[in-house]
Amino acid sequence: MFGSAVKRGALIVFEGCDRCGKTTQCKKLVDVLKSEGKNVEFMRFPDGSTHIGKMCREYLECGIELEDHAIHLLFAANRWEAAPKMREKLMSGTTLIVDRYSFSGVAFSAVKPGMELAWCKHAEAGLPRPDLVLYLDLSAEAAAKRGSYGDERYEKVGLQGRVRETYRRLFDERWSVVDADTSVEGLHTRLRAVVVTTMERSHHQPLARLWT
Ligand code: FDM
Repeated sequence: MFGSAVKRGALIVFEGCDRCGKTTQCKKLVDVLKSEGKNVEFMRFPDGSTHIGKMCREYLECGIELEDHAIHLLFAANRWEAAPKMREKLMSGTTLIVDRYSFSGVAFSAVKPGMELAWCKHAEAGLPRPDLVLYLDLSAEAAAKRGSYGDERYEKVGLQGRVRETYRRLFDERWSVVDADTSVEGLHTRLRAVVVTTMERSHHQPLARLWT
């Protein structure tokens, strides 16, 4: 039928250091938007449902050791293996709300000695480009008040501070930096407004490729 072209979904990514409330906010947003009848799905990286994703999780839990470049490529590969399905969903009208993406990949790898930022970005170049990156900003002190870190590989105060600095080198016009040092409800209201605007704006825009 004429004029019935499918409106594409938006690719919306949440980023930030540990304890910033990303996962809580992603899930809440998906629940609320779904209850309003919107076509949205939650995703997270690493996606532990694949062989590659399982290796990433095992590495994070310190179950295996891997050379820094090798694990970087595995995290990226975990996104490349998901990319065709993501494209398909976006083009058929599903909005994807994603907990961590290439920016985590780069920020956490590039703080390691001998790991070049440009090299780290290269492995991600060409993946679907997010329409919006919501960066939940929280100082190390405010994060510390939310409880101590667990046993995962990167859950260390000094490292999280360096990761925060590296994230800043990735900001561009599609990023929105939001102060996360506030209540769950207050933050949700702010995020929801930006997300709904982005969903409307993205309907008829082509899906771009990251860092190309
Ligand atoms: N992480 C996550 C990476 O090092 N590279 C990546 O590409 C991604 C997606 O995995 F420490 C790290 C970042 C974080 C950990 O933690 C995942 P959560 O709390 O499960 O999101």
